[in-house]
Amino acid sequence: MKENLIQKAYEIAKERYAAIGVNTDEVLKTLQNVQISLHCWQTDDVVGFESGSALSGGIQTTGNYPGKARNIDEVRADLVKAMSLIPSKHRVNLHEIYGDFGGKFVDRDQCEPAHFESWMQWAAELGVKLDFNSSSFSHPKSGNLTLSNPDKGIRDFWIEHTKRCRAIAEEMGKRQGDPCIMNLWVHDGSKDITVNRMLYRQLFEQSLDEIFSVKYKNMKTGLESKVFGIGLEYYTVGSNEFCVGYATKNQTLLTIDTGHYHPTEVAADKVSSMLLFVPELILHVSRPIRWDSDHVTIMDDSTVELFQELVRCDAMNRVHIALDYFDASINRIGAYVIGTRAAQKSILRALLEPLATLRKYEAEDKGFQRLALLEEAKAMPWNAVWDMFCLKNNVPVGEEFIPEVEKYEREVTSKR
Ligand code: RNT
Ligand code: ZN
Repeated sequence: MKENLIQKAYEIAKERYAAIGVNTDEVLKTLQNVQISLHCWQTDDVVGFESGSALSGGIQTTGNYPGKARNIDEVRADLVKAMSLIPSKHRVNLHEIYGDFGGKFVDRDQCEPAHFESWMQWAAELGVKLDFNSSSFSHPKSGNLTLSNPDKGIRDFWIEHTKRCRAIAEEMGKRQGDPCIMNLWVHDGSKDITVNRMLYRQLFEQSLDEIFSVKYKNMKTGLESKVFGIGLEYYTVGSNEFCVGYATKNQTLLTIDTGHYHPTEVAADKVSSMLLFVPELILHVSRPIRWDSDHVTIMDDSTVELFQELVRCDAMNRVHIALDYFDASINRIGAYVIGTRAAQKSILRALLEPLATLRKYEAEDKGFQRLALLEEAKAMPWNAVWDMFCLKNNVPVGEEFIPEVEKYEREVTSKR
């Protein structure tokens, strides 16, 4: 796209936004510093490098688009390619099963920082920060219950795993001079009518207490709730109430996965309540479709609203933004680029909101004016600001990333 066209459009947009009290130059600066944690598991359909066993734990990928990453080098190469098509600097989010195990089988209760040494070096060289996740799924001891399993042996196995994961995250955080954000999600639940709900939740709480008894300075842990898993439709041990309760009581972080609520629930509405009671939030920006909570993120109303809410709460510095989707049916690098750029566009639109005027209208009980401005703001030339952002960051503007992804497919992924 012609540079001078983008510049011209930006100048006009800048004036139009100035007229409603929004400084687009400032917004561009703010957006530049918003880091999104890219989930490594989109490269290979959540397989990892442990044993390549089938995905279990209530999550599923569908589709078998060719070219998925088969080893650590390919995962890294794909992430680097995706990041080259996304404006500004981001983070990389690893699951424990993506450790550099050197071809050996390392069980989940044996993982240690050494298995992530090459990741830490890779990240340092690229200048990106790492985040982390314990992995409860796809393992012979996963079953339906892990940290809430009545069998003490199994429970202890997963407690050990999760403790070790926190130690790994601590090391990452220390090395990168910035807290590593660890998400803790377990799939524990059951398919059908469950009569000991209380028991499993009590056990889960006890396990978490033990896990959190170790205090760290360079990592933060967030608890992720879920409404149901595939094959675990009746009961989820880590329900929303459980996680909000635990996080509030113990002052851990709380994760909002936008795919993890009932369809009529509004994730954005949860932000202000949660932020009153927990220190910080993690987001798993995703897109629920029917039974699947993990479609590729797009700039839909609910995603825009989520970020609007964070901006309106003045809470962008209390949130760690990550993506969480896995689509095996389309080009996987393309899926990263679409989802990350969609999250960024949503954040941009939130930052461009004429908030001062909207707040003034609301305070004066001017309902018509508030609604009118909200509607008009949707059609403001935010896309000219977005194009400028891409231009400044030297990444493809608009749909120009499509041929770039196609080229990488031709030259790299189609040969796998
Ligand atoms: C599953 C959770 C969880 C996982 C990843 C792989 O429903 O959203 O975050 O998607 O940990
Ligand atoms: Zn998630």
